[in-house]
Amino acid sequence: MKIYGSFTSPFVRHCRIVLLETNLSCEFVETDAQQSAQLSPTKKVPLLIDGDLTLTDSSSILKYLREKAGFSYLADIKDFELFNMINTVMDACVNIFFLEKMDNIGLNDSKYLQRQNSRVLSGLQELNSAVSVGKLPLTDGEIRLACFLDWGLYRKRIDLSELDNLQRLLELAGTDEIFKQTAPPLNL
Ligand SMILES: N[C@@H](CCC(=O)N[C@@H](CS)C(=O)NCC(=O)O)C(=O)O
Repeated sequence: MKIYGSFTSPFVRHCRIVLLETNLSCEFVETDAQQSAQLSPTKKVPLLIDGDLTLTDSSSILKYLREKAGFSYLADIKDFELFNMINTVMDACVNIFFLEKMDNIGLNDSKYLQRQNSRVLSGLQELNSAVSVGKLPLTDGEIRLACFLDWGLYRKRIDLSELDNLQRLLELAGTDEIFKQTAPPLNL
């Protein structure tokens, strides 16, 4: 089994966390944007290949890994909703990031980007209200959220100063060895 990805992507990080949690044997192949454009029809990472099976989305990869290791995956509807809402917000945030990085297009240049940005802001507010910080181990919805928040801070895309519950969730995730171990590298 091989997984293609980067050490900075929050989608890939979730998969790396589950691989470490489940102890499944899988080769990690570091992949840049040029390589992912050739490897995957979606031109994104992560990508998982296991024999004849190719999975092009972190959601299907996570389901495959959890179930392969004998666990259920997002069985609780509230956790599933949390996971999906985070995906929407994270996609918008990553979209804003790439347009700025690759094309130098900012919020002032595009009405649609402004809509994406307001989606991020209202999404973060809602996530702050929806999440109730419990204890380890984190659910897949919570792991997703912690990966997104850590990436957002790393790339300076989000501000959590008024979002206490999200700060608490990230603090709790920071006490988890595997979460710490998979943090994005500081020098990129
Ligand atoms: N829905 C996908 C999203 C993955 C994604 O957006 N990956 C980013 C890296 S964080 C990517 O490869 N972007 C390349 C691009 O947009 O060209 C998943 O869950 O795997």
